[in-house]
Amino acid sequence: MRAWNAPGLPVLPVSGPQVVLHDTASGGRVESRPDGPARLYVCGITPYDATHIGHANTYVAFDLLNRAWRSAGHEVRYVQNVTDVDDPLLERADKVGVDWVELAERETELFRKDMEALRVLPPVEYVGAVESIPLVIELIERLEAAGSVYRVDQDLYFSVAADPAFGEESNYDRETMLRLFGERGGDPDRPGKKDPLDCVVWRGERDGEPAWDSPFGPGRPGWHIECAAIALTHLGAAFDVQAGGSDLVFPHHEMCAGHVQVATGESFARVYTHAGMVAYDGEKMSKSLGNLVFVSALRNSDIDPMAIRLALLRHHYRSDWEWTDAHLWRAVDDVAEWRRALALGAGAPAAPVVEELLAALADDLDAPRATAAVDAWVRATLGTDGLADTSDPEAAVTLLPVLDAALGLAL
Ligand code: 5CA
Ligand code: ZN
Repeated sequence: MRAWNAPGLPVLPVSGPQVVLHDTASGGRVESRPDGPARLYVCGITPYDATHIGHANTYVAFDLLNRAWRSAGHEVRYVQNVTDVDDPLLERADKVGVDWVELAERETELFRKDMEALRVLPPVEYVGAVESIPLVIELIERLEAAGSVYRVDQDLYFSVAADPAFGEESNYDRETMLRLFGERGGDPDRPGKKDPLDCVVWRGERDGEPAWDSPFGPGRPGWHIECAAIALTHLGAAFDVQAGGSDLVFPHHEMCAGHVQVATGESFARVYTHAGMVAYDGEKMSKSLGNLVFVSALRNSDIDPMAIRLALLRHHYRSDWEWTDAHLWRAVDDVAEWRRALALGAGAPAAPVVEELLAALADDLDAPRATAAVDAWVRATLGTDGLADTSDPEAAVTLLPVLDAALGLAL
């Protein structure tokens, strides 16, 4: 699949520190030490509706990782999927009477435009589930060879008991796993399964649903095997970072990890990192609840995408928070103020701001700390708290490319 167009990426005058990340699996901080290009997989959208602020928050968060790695001198190999065939997409297409392929293409295209507007660096491989069916079949065959799949009626299931490390990504107790599995697309109550937590890897053909031929009969991929196969093929096992929103901690990333562990004997990712959930009207913003703020709707009402991006950067990527209009309007004002200070050319000394900004981002992507450093520079430069400091004649020339390269803010 085609990714979106890359924004310009200025070369930094100095390099940033090595990146330290919070790892969901170990619960601690880990310095990521890529050998060769840093390998990143971020779970992509299920394209049945427009990109909302929650999605944007997740992709902007891991865009900071991509940028922080580059600041530290690493090449980055970034892969992302599109779940372009799955239950929620087929259900929505059915409900609104649109062909599911057309719906997926349309919403994926809108997502590309939103990512471009937000200056998110594109993945080098942007891969759909449908085009990956041969990869999925191959991985299921490896799981079969390892004796870890079994049939229930026309469907194939992965036996979680086959993975001795099962549970080590999320660290949830069994009760929590059972609850989340039921809430997030699993079928804990289906009769005939060996363990209620076993997940579908190949869903046999149903009336009215698309299906593809396979050695296991006609059908379509399960959700977790999709990301496992795409990441394994395009990044290899034990890649550097698996990322997504925290709603993917379980079952999605746990099952991906299980599939790859059993098929290859190697771990899936070295580090698992998760962005917090953005709420709206008191609940998690979600397509199924319909409490959504669309990036495209904001863009259509003339909101500067850089203000949307700054509103997101004001929250630490791991925190859960609630989107309000006030966040957006404050960011609109801040962008105007930052631009006013940068337009002066001379300003408060820029070098310490650059150092603090890169240090903050390398420290578990601390964007609130990074943006606070810019706020302080803007106040000093404009003289908001007293006399204006214009002692650095090159301040704006120094800062502008760093804001762009490290924060993705082109001002
Ligand atoms: N296609 C799967 C991943 S393989 C999927 O979860 N698609 S999605 O469209 O539902 O979500 C896309 C990404 O946005 C995921 O990483 C998900 O964790 C994240 N996400 C969804 N809702 C929110 C939210 N309210 N706040 C933050 N991130 C969210
Ligand atoms: Zn995924």
